[in-house]
Amino acid sequence: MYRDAVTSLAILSPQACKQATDTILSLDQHWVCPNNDFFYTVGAFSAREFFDKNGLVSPDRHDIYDKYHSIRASLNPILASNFKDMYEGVRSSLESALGAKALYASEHMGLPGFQILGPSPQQKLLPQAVAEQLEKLDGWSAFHIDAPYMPHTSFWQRFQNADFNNALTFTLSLQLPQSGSGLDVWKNPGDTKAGNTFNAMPASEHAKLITDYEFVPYLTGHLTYFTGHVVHRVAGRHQLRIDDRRITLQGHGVKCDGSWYLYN
Ligand SMILES: O=C(O)CCC(=O)C(=O)O
Ligand SMILES: [Fe+2]
Repeated sequence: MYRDAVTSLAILSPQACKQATDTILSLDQHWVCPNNDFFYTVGAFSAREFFDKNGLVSPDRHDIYDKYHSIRASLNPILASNFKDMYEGVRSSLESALGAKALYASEHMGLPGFQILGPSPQQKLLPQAVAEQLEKLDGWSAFHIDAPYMPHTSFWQRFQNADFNNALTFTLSLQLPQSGSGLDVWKNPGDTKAGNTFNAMPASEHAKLITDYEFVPYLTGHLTYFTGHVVHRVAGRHQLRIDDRRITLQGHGVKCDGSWYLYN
């Protein structure tokens, strides 16, 4: 039943997925991997820039705001020009599925960006030891709720209404490990405050609490989305070959005055 919160839409053909993955591999000068752990991102990521182990960084951390906006300004045009059809496919599919106008707020925030687990083109292969270590893990991320809208108050302030408690999270699978991949999902703890309280709990507490999560398999070419602060994590437990890659497009949205503003 937790998995009922998640919807999956087939939006890209195998050829379109192949074209997008070839393009992202050719843009490897823009891949970043702050922890040297084979988890790369491409684009401006609010969830990565504005949050640390204590939650949202202080709004007076101008260095952090400047960094995000400088990545946005340099990467948005590159992403927009290289993945024009893909972004339009995502936007129009969400618009139909959600029944309200959807648009990218790319003048103000990052476009949905790529998350890549696997070797860079230069690295070619994942070290066998890394693949074996990942296979043993239950999750390839921690359980969390998404609240990447939090640092962008100055953007949301231009609207009368911004529905943060029903905010959108979406993931488009472009390439997956041969043995598959997906998302583990659990309850929605409630509003932003309840979600942040959940995120602040130590992993040991999460483990005690979450005994009945459900797995949602991903399929390449499918856009998976949910609204609200649904607890989730990147599922582990899958076999990883040293030449596997998990390449996804990650984005978010907030419905403001009747339209969905998409960003990352
Ligand atoms: O890659 C996924 O399946 C989900 C990633 C995620 O939860 C996130 O980026 O917040
Ligand atoms: Fe997430």
